[in-house]
Amino acid sequence: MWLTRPATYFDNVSLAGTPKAYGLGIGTADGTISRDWGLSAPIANIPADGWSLPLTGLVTFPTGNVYHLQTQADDGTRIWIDDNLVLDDWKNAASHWSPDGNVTATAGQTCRIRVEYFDTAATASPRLYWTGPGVARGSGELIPMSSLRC
Ligand SMILES: [Ca+2]
Repeated sequence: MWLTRPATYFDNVSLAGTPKAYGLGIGTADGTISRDWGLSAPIANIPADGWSLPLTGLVTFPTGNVYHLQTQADDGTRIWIDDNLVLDDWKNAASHWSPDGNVTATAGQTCRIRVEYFDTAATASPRLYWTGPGVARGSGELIPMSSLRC
């Protein structure tokens, strides 16, 4: 459950050096990765602007499909699945949809997932979605708690 995942915060936009703050998860009570910090700092000892955050865990794909991972983030995100970079949207930009990160999975397959996020300035908001076949870009669902765990 990502709500209780350890979260480490860096006081720079490149996950450099050692983390400067530690917390539990970033998600909401429904266990998805969906957060909007607005103009505020995400946690004590981290500035409101110019910080980054890696999140790691496991993701389970319920059916055999090609999944399209997407983020809607302000600012940038990257996603690795089993140590393969599948989504690279590491850029400074207001809230926007990332390119698709495509993953071919068998039914019930569980993979390691690593999501990296950074905020340079102004608002800060990462969200993590997926779509399956036939689901239009930008209309996917937040990856549910049932598919994300430690
Ligand atoms: Ca921002």
